[in-house]
Amino acid sequence: MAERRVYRATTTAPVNIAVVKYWGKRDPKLNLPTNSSLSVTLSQADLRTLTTASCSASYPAEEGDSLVLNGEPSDVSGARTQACFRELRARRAALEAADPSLPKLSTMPLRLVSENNFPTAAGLASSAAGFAALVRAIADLYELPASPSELSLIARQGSGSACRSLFGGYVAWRMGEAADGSDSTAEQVADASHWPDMRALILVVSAAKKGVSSTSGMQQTVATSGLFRERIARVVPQNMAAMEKAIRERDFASFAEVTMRDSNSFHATCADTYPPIFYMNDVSRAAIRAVEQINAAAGRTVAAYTFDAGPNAVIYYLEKDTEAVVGTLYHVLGGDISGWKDAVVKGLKPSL
Ligand code: 2P0
Repeated sequence: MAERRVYRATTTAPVNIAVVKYWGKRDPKLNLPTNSSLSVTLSQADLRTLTTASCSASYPAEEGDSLVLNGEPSDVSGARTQACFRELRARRAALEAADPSLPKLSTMPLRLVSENNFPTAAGLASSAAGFAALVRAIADLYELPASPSELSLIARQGSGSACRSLFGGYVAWRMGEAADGSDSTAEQVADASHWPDMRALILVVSAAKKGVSSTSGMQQTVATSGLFRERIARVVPQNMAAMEKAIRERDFASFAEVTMRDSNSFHATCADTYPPIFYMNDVSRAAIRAVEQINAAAGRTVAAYTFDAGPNAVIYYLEKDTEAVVGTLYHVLGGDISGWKDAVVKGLKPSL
């Protein structure tokens, strides 16, 4: 019976770690950023969200749309999630209007079931992979003829960094200029096979949820930091150009320097926010010193640190330097941080 039928689609989306950071919204409602950003999408074998979207006329209308995240019911009433649902439904409704023989999926309640394959204890923000998987699962369910670029436009409205997780490899989110956000989308700068020996490790300093959320942190920075204005006017445009060149030329020393400088610049604007925001702690700073020691001992740049809106370090390196980086990191930090060896997720590869 057609009305009992459950329509279903399943997809996965990977985590991405920015090397030029997104920090600041020029339009909080549409999630339009104050600057472009660039990230490496990590392999789904390591870190990903798996999402199944289903809809059916047999799902009770009064229950509405729902999401179960890692086995727990999760709220979908937030404006960001609602914006994603609305955009995807509108595209499906347009298909249905053009072809009346299509089932009216756009009118049916949606059920989403989502799971991360990385433990919460990895201390990773999951909103990027989460919204990317949510948007693609619903787009697949609705059989939308949407490109990754168009999906990135929708995922951006869920969480800014999610737009970058719709592409593999090395990905830029172009801030765009249009007031409606139509040109604020992600695009691939290079696929993973262009520079496949890139690796990342995550040093989990704390698995606790961050104190100041990214959304409110960046709003405070935009409102109060003078240094931030310098960052978006000059620092980020320079870093974007230098980073794209480093990736094009597979120049790790430049990639590393821009990555570290951009992380430092982002955290400096956090410290310049009033009242100041501190995401890094003493262990984070010990990790920075350890990377400097590793590079000094190697006599060249073999490792780059970067920190997001929390104390955990992500360290980029090349496969051939694994021993110099991972071995030395264990040696340098081993004495200082009790139990930290369990807190390293290493050998993460870029996704294909
Ligand atoms: C990034 N971060 O580029 C930067 C670096 C954190 C520091 O994107 O408000 O969760 O959902 O758009 O995407 C975290 O911010 O913020 C982030 P919303 P999001 O990866």
